Amino acid sequence: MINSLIFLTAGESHGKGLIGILEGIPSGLSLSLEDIDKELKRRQAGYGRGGRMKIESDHAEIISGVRWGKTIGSPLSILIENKDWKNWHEIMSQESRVMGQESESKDPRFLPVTRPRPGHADLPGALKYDHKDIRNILERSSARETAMRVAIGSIAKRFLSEFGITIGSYVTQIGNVKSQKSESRSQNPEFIEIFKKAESSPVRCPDDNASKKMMEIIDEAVQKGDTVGGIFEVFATGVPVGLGSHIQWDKRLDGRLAQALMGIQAIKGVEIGAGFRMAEKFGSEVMDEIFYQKTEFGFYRQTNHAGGIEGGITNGMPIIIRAAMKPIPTLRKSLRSVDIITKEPFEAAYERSDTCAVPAASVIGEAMTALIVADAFIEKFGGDSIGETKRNFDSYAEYLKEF
Ligand code: EPS
Repeated sequence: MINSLIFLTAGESHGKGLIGILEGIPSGLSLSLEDIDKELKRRQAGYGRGGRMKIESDHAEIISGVRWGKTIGSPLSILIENKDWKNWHEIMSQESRVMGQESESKDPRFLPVTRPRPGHADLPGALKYDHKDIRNILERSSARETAMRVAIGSIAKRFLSEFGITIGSYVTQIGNVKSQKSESRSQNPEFIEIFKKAESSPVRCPDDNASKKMMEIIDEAVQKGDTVGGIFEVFATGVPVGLGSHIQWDKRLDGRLAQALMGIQAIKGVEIGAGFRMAEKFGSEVMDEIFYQKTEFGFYRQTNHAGGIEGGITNGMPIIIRAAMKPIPTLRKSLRSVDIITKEPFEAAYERSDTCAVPAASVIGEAMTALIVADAFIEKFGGDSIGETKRNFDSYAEYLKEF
């Protein structure tokens, strides 16, 4: 499938910075740096982050594609600097070097990383790319890269907002602590209200009581040198009927969203709407029956088990996606592994890491959802300028009214 919106990121966790390119946003979309930086800040927040977040305060620099506050139709490119680079520029240097020089021997970071951490890309990546220094893998597999996805996703969000589409998220579970407000909803105002509540929670959970318990379980993990995962829910309201398609496996929007969410570091499960819970119910309990009343868009549902997508096509109900994140695999607590050079067993122990990044992952989930929905939106409505996209969209809305 050829995407209407194309994006790429580049950059290592302790390299000079991150670079992103986004192509396919129509011209004439007003865009400010604040739109992007606001989202970057949301990603960096969240109870349970480690020391690195005290160093970084992410800021996007637009390199191309915007002039006088508006997109001009050319590829957008963005740069986010890694503030930590100043402490790493020699270790991450592009110059060729000889290992074991006098000045370097004092800093163990110059030594090759030969001890793969279970749960990371370390071992399969080193074997695949023929690296005897795992740093060459972990620098890119790190979730640092998601800062750029959030920056690019914020532009997709900004685009979608022109058409009344809102994307948000909240955390529904951390460790074994579940939010009591995690059941799927069907009405737009409910989502927005819950989202607002989540925004003021340190763990992005709309349930105050659960928020407190989630922070306690994170504290417990910190004390034990352990980590915790969790579940977050992303929603998109105001999505028109007809995005995605049933005609080919890779055009189905649920599949595209699942890939985008699964592609976030540490995500191990994705479900759309009632998802896995549907499997245990009778068909009559989980189908969203169809009703009609003479309004703008006459067909409506009273439930939304489908999570806004039927047959791979949006049905006009809010899109609901849930993703499960495994506990971060870098632990202070030892895990057994084997040195790739000596083949000797050792117990992996690392100091600096996040204890829980589920709140951050939920913001990244919003960005990925925005990029996929914007891609499907541009695929359906086209337009080289926002004006043209709007004309196409309005004419479709007229057609739906008369259907
Ligand atoms: C990460 C490890 C930590 C996190 C990092 C992701 O970084 P460091 O190894 O430098 O302490 O803070 O996340 C970010 C830097 C970020 O911006 O989210 C990892 O190994 O994935």
